[in-house]
Amino acid sequence: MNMSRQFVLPAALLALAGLAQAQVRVKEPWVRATVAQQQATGAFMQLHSPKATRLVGVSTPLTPVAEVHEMAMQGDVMRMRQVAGMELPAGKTVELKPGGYHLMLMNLKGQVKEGQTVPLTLTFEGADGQRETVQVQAPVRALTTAASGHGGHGSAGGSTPAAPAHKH
Ligand SMILES: [Cu+2]
Repeated sequence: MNMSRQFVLPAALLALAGLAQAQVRVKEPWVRATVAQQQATGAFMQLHSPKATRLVGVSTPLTPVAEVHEMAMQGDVMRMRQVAGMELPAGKTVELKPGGYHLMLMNLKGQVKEGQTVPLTLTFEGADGQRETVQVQAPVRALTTAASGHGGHGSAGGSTPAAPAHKH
């Protein structure tokens, strides 16, 4: 009698997997834990899309202010800025990581602690203008290297024209 039941779940999972194939795949998402009073942090992951698309936005219940950012060397200074979108070439894995592209979560109301899981909704826009969203559950990981990476947000770019983009 239980036999039939046992097959229901795998079938449902297969159906879900089939749907997901048409979508962007997200691997190893994580959010950097914060220390008390820290108001911004980054979310990182690997993205893979079967067809060319662009990551154009992110939202999370943690904060109303979440943006796609790029970090890059300008001369000998590391700066970050908001970007309108991050390209995902077809069939290629693109990594969001400390020191590169990341999702910036700002205006945090509370500390983000290791062991928590942060729901993220990623919005992608294809070449045809069609939008799709992907839900991600990102575990929070403790600070590791480069604690200064996001700590200087908003103050690091003091002298550049890009700095005003970070005011909120
Ligand atoms: Cu940033």
